[in-house]
Amino acid sequence: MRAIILSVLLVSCYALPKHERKFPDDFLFGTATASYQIEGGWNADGKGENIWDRMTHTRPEVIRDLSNGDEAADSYNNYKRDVEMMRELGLDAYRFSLSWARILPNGIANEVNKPGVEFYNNYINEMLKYNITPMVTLYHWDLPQKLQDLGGFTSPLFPEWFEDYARVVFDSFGDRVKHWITFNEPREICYEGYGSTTKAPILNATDVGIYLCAKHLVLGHARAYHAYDKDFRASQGGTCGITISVNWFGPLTDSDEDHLAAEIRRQAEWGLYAEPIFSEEGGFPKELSDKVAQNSKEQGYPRSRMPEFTEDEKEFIRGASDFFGVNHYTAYLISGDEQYKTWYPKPSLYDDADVGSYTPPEWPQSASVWLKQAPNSIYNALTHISEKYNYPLIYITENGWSSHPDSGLEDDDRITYYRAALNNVLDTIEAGVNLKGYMAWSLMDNFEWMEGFLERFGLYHVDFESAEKVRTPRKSAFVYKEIIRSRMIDPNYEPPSRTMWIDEGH
Ligand code: GBH
Repeated sequence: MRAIILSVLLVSCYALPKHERKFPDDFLFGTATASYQIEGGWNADGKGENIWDRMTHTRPEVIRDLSNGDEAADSYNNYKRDVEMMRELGLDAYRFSLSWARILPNGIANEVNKPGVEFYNNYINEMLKYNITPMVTLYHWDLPQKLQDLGGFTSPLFPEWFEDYARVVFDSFGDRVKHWITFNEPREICYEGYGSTTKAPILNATDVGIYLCAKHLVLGHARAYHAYDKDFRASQGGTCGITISVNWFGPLTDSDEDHLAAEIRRQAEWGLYAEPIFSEEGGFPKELSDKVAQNSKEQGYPRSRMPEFTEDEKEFIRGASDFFGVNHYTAYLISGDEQYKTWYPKPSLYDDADVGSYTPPEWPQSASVWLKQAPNSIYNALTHISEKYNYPLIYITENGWSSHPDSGLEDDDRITYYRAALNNVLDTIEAGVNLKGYMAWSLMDNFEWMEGFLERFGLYHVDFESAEKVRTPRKSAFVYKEIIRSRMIDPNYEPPSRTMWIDEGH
């Protein structure tokens, strides 16, 4: 029956010219941001120090332009303007994150910082006034420094610290917030923060850092999920999920070797976090854990560098998510052939995976080295996880394009990227994927982590030199606004002239 309905839908949709296909009425269009990247107010009103404060203040040279997020876009003081921008765009939803140390200065739930809670209350209430649905991430990379000093994500105590924090958050905001995301991008937290040097706390424990972090992160997620399920869901009626970065990793050629290489790479990128939560069997992905166990043995480790879950833990984690949040930006073609492999530290995740990758030179390049516009990558990634994990509810919680700081307001490359991505979203929905929302990264320019202010992802330009951190819509903001308004992608739509954008924008 389902197959028949699907094929009828497919036929009728494909019969429409591409730009007349419509997004469903209940599809949530939004934008996304993260606390450390926009808020500023790094030590305002009792906020505690976090790992990005500590790293940028003590090791400023790790940030490409030597900047930091002390002020960022100063959303701590500009939150009303932020919500005004959401209204200008006509957003259904807004995804943002909470600064753990702004709420719990030491990370531990013994002392709640009232002004921190009040800031988020104001932000949320301002959105709700205009019918904008808040989608709230509990953790987008800014761990309280005190918890880092105690081991951070490598500590077996991490899951309970996170549950305690989550309970404070659900209790404070859950009467109004119905979409919770525990973690943003486990891979970036664990690989970039613990297994290499591309994010705070730049631990570079290449052998075990990522695997220890992965275990405690997933357990922490499950504890927060069950806390919500048991003690908050009945009275608050919301949902709780996790956001994982799912770029597409497909085989370079149709050979069995490349298909296997692509599968291993997917396990290394996102299977480590998705498999324990969304698969039937639970636990870490099979092929990758076998490889790590084998390598560990050969390297003289007394046990696998990848820890195991107990059967009880597996059971506790399996199915502990109401939706699958996907951050998606690009794709890579994966090969088992030696000529595509590069050097990685030994031992490390990528040495364990031992596969090569390639991106065609004709894919358009953004201002970020890692971000190219790849064809059909949303469709490939989302149909893949849908089939693998039995059609979970999915939100795209980030997708976007970077430009150079001096590239101005006429961002035609970003418009091209968004139109292609959103057409691909329609293809994906038509293929039967249970996709219910799309958050553009980002509402505005912000502190782009190690790249400082040198890469801009905003629909709104931010003048970081100005005291007020003045926000001005780019051309892409008007295109996105029209897509949201019409629920269609008109490839010929031209926004009004730039003078009008500014008039309309203020
Ligand atoms: C997202 O990460 C983040 O959630 C968001 O905070 C961020 O602003 C946005 O994307 C744009 O970057 O070139 O070796 O230094 C996307 C995942 C993590 C992929 C950083 C590229 C840099 C690798 N990205 N990573 S490297």
